[in-house]
Amino acid sequence: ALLAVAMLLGCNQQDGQQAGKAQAEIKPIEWKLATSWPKNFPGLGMAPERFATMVEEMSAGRLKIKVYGAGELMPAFEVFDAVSQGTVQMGHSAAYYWKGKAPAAQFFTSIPFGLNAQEMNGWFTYGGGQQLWEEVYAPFGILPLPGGNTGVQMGGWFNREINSMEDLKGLKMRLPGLGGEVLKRVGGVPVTLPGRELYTALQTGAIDATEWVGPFNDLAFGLHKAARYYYYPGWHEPGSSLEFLINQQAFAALPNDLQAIVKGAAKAINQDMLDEYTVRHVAALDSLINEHGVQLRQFPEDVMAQLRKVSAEVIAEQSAQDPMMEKVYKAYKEYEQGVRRYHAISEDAYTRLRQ
Ligand code: PYR
Repeated sequence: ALLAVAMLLGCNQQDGQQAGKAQAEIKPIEWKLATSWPKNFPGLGMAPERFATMVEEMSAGRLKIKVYGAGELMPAFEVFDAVSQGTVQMGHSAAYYWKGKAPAAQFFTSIPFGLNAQEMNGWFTYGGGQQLWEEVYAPFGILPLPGGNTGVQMGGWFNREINSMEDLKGLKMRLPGLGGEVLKRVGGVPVTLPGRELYTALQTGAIDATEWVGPFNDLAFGLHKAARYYYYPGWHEPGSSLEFLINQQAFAALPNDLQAIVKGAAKAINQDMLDEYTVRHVAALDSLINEHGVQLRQFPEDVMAQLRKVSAEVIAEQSAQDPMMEKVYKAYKEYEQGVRRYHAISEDAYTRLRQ
């Protein structure tokens, strides 16, 4: 019996060594991931970094993803094309930046007076949103996955107070997505700029106002040094979802377990970003107000009421011009009506109660 045990042990040792050798011989798959954010930017930029680390650990080094900041391989707004063409296998960005290529994409980041973060995540996972998003990106050879959420954003940085709709007339403001279309409709001038250009544009007067994300990210860019008033709430982006973009061919070439790891890590990071913002916005807002003298302002209720009305019109009109956008709009609206009905007596009722 002793001999048998020794043989078994010997055998196992040999097997182990062979497995170890085989493992070392497997050449890791190496991917590039380009982002629309400065390298290691708090929140937005850390999500792809953490994703890459997680994938490498979960795959025991079989899939290595190198993350590039905006401008390292390509400008911020060329990430979509680069993933589509396979120049890079992945991207991390925001779907509404691609409204010129696919107007329906805007629904997958955030739309004015639309879903909040919790509702967006529900839509993606169990409400049919993911399938629609895949349909919108399929012609580009891209598989999208939710890649974090900022929660309700801030209304933005202004150098003049917003007391009425008149104050929005002629206002040159950086405002992406459908929020920008709404601003245009009420007489403003929307501008689309990548994040890293906002401070200089505001400081030099190239734009009059800007929104970015919220205290944690706005403080990091120093936007308070270029504007006096910090407005809330971010009516234009009430639950902005970020995105992982994956080249479909590169994804299809992965073995099943690595595909599952990529999807699983993306899902974990999607939640992780919201968790981090929930904590870090608090101290950042305190710092902006108490250490940097920022003046916090709430948009007047009647301005919000009018923007809400115009938003509904603009979203319906734009959707009517593009069949895919119309399809997503219809599905989004149906889901939204249901979730709002329930949230009126749950989440929203509780929020009112504790105020
Ligand atoms: C923005 O570009 O405004 C984002 O919130 C990502």
